[in-house]
Amino acid sequence: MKRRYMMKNNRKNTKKKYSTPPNKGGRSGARQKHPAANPTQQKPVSKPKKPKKQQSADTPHTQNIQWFPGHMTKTKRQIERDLRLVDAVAEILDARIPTSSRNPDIASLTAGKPRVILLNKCDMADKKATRDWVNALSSDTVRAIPVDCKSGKGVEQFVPALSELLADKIDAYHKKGMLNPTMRVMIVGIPNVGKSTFINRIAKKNKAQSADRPGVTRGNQWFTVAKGFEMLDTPGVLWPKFDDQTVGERLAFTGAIKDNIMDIELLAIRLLDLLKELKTPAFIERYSLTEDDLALPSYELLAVIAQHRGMLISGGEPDTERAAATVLDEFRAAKLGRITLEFP
Ligand SMILES: Nc1nc2c(ncn2[C@@H]2O[C@H](COP(=O)(O)OP(=O)(O)OP(=O)(O)O)[C@@H](O)[C@H]2O)c(=O)[nH]1
Ligand SMILES: [Mg+2]
Repeated sequence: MKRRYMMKNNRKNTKKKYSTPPNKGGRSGARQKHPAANPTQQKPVSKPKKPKKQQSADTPHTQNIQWFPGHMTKTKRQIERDLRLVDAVAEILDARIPTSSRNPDIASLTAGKPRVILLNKCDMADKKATRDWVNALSSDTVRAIPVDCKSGKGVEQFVPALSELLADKIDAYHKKGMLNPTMRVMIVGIPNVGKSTFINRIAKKNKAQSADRPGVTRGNQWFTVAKGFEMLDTPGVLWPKFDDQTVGERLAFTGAIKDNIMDIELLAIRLLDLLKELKTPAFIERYSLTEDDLALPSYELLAVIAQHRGMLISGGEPDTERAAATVLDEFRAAKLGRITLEFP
């Protein structure tokens, strides 16, 4: 269902860009090579235009990815407003991309609060890289914990870490005669990183709505997760402009950006650029790739993957749109290996 939805939208996006091969028409004709295969075919000779940056020889497959809808501005304001109500902040990062998944706006907005950093989805990240990240992110005032909210692994470390961080505050309450003060924690992070799933894990109940797509939680919402312990779920927030296009791409690879605002084929080609270098056994075996396949330009490799998986359109041509959606889905589900894309 999800894939069909993505495909429908992707076809719309893709058509705009590649539907005018010079000698063949549409999906029933021989498949047009990716524009980067022959940049001279992209524009009619009679109308020379300055080539777009994304089509230059150095960065032939990039697209400008940006997703900052109005509700994110609203969420930022709500986070700012509710900060005074909380004792600590739990910042959830994606263990596969701890740098790109750190929202600089939210990090600075919440800077004054005691903080626990959760490296979530560590079941899909490289184990050693996650250990290195935990060391790099931990400090006197910050506790970094690797967690897998899907299975619940590591989640039990959260409450002790928080209690340690808030020890002075809890002590002060005790001295005032409040033996069971309520501690309030705000959960922040990019879309789809697992904020609501984490709350459900701590609560040991499915209280917060969660699903495998960005933009599920709308509006701040309080949950009592245990006696004397409340958590504020917040909608995922990105920031208005990524410093560098690789940030947008990595967020898109891992599922933090709505698929239907992007060209999925271009995105999969960029992901294949990385996977070709990493050569994880799971990637090679899953798509039955040879050394020769791995040496191909990524837009051709995508066609090979489509063929190997029997994804063909009428006329027997490889269905690269479907293959692109598959590669992204399978990367996001860690079927291509436990892959960390950023290191401390
Ligand atoms: N493999 C794996 N999947 C996870 C983990 N944590 C969460 N997920 C999955 O990630 C998806 C998104 O989880 P949510 O909890 O809805 O994410 P969110 O951060 O609340 O998302 P928004 O509300 O859209 O900002 C769901 O399909 C979860 O099952 C994890 O540690 N490992
Ligand atoms: Mg949520």
